[in-house]
Amino acid sequence: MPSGTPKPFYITTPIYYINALPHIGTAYTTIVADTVARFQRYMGREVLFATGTDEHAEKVVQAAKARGMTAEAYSAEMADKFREAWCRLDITFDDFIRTPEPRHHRAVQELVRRLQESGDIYAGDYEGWYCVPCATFFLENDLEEGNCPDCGREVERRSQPAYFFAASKYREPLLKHIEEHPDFIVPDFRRNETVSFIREMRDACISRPNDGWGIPFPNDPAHVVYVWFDALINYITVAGWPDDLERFERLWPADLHLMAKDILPRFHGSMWPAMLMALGLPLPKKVAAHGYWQMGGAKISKSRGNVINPFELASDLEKETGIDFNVALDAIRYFVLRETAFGQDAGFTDEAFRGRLNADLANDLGNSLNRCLPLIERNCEGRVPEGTLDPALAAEVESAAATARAAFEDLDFRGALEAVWAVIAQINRYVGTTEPWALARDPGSAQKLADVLYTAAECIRCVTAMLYPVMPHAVAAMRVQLGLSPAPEGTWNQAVAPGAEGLAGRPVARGNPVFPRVELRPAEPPEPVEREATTVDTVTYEDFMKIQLRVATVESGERVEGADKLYKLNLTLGDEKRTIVAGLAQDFGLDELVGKQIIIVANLEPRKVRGVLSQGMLLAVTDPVTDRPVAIVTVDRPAPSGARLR
Ligand code: ME8
Repeated sequence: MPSGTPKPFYITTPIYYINALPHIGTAYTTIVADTVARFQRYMGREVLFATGTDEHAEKVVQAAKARGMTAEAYSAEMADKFREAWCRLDITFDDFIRTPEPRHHRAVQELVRRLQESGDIYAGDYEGWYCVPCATFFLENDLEEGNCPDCGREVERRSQPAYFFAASKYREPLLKHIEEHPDFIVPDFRRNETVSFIREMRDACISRPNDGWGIPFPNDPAHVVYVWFDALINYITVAGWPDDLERFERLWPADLHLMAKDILPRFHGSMWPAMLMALGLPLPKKVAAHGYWQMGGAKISKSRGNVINPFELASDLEKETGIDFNVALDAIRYFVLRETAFGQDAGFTDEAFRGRLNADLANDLGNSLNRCLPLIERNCEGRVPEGTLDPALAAEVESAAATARAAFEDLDFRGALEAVWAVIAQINRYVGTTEPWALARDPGSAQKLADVLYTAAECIRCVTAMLYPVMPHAVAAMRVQLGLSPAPEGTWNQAVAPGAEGLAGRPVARGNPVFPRVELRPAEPPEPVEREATTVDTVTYEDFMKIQLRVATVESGERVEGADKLYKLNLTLGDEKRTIVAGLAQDFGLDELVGKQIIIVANLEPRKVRGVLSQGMLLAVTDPVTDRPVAIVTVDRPAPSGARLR
């Protein structure tokens, strides 16, 4: 590598099992990786983005048999489908690795040979509990009620001569590495899980009897390499190991391995780094594990059958609204990145998806453009006017860009998008308060009108530049309407700066709204699915009972000075008097509240809001799209004041 050339950014997804096609869970990891890859390229870095398929599982042999095919033919067909699926989702991977490829066979066999030589792989006997669908041996202690701790299915007792990897030898060095490199495993709470796992890490059985499918042991073809040991090696195969060491030197270590929490502690956070240590190779810079996408509280997975297919979702949206398939995909990308904090589990519902589509994409983002373009068409001969940028708004844009950039680098996609949406709200407020439609009626305000429309259009351009890694197609459509090239010019730093691309004088080309509103369909009752024991969205009865919900009567109220939304309400709860602050003033008159019996959370920590001490919180129903209160929760007949609900 010539000195001074930064190392390419090497990012990976897990290589997926081929027993079914991509769904919202596997698509999520791949979309996250794609967003990071696009962001890094946009930062001016060379990127190697790799994904692929993990094909040597025993279940492949079973599935191939069931279809009357050889494992080779079946797995080649499935891998093609995966590759096509990612292409259809416009995933910009640079390499797609399949484990049956010769380059990978060479890497696995070479690695095994070296570790046999060094004594880190040794022969022995293995007896344990084996889960066929997961292709994993488990210790007695790890079983859950005698079943596989990962998929919950039955396990079988197996004993066989086998090869072992001396993982336990790397326990202490690995713990030390993690301690010295706090960014190695993120987020924090996943690191802690991994550390507990490593403390117990034992030598791992890494061979299976050869039944004709898998990578044979170099000197003992009666065994194949255990599918997980085989699969993890893909990350160095892609980087050129061991065939092209010059390339490997340039690319390794990987900058980021992405995956969900299922395969972090046991594999990417422990076995894989131990394997690299045994080889004397540097460890990846970062291993990041996100949570699960769930439906009805259960993990979305092929084996559970509660799968949401991103293609169907995008095609349905395309059919329903007439928007381009790729723009529909962008809406899905936006939703999955915005809806959840990276690392946490998240629920997928049609309602939440449609809610964000309407509120964030059609209203906030779409309207920012839709309001300006007709004004430019009518008053500026269809060209973005020359004007002076409003310095305050330009400063907000710059600071949002800095926040978004840092957040993208930190895998905080939600934070990045929140920063962008905060500035979109400011742009919309700016247009609302400067009232360009009124300026247009006053011939003396022509310069002011030009300043406002230029400022708005330019700030929207900056916003599109910030959204490019997340929604490339929607951004292209918006930019074309502004008279720009589909892709931002230059790197992130160049493109997001206000004034960067010379927008003034460009002919605008108003088209259909990029994101139309969609109908909100009533939530369908969730399919009955088996619930996991630990889901994020359940609370115990005891937890629930800690919250005191009580009946209160609204005696009187007034607006809180200086706050458009807030009422101060005076309540009685039995003998007790209380004051609460409620954000209802834009949607409810005081006369709709005074005299009503309402429900409050009575033991919420008191909090000062605009100088008024609020001693509880009133329950109201909020609109899923606008998030504004639409109904107050009350009782259906007079109830004792102060009484508790349960
Ligand atoms: O584990 N929510 O492959 P796999 C979020 N072949 N992410 C999900 C998800 C969900 N509901 N379901 C799946 C394997 N994923 C091995 C990997 S790597 C050397 C070998 C994503 O097809 C997530 O990234 O079971 C998870 O880690 C991965 O798919 C598991 O994919």
